[in-house]
Amino acid sequence: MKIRQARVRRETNETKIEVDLTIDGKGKSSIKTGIPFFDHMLTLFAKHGVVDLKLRCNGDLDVDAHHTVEDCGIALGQAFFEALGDKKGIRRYGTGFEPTNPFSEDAARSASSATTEQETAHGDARLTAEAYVPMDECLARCVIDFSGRPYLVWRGLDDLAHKRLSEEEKTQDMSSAFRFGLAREFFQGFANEARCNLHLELLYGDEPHHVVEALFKAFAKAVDFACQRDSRIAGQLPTTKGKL
Ligand SMILES: [Mn+2]
Repeated sequence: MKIRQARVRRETNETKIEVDLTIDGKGKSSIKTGIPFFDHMLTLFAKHGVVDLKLRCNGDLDVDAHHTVEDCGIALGQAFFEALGDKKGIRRYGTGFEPTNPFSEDAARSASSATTEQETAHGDARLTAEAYVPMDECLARCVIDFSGRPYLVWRGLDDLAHKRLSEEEKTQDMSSAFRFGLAREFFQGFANEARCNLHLELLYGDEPHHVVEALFKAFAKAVDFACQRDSRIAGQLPTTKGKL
């Protein structure tokens, strides 16, 4: 089997980025973005996504972390798009198949009331592939589909955006910044360039470092499963459309 790899070099007036990605890797990484918290997130992404990742970013951190984080998402998305190639034989969707999402309002409603035929049909159509990852008091979910169509759904963090910061959180500048939107910029950049459908949701939890870490780990697990090859469909495209 050919090892799936990509090398991306991306340079703008704001950032200069080098990415070396091996999808069929072992979780090894060497990350230097100039933002230690972001290095921590990308290191654990490689570990839990079981990819080898070398990433260097020299960005305009004198402005703020925005360009660096967003552009790393863009470059990593480009690397996945390139390394996945024709996508033949891959699982395409992330992690396990849960017939109904246990946290959805639909599931709660059908559990507490008599199920009509229409609701059953709707429920059956909700086959999703998802990774749930806990981090102490937090639970995050990521659902991904390397569908060729970019789309990001970002849920569960709006309440936190309006929350009063505690003293403890004020001293956690970088993880708070990620929680309030920087992480979203990264995932939007990734979804756009990897051309995947990416759903990320914080189900509960509020400690900033835990929130972001749970999101990145769920993302890693979903990406790992979606990129794996399924020997039963070797050489076949996982779509009835003829193209992904
Ligand atoms: Mn941590």
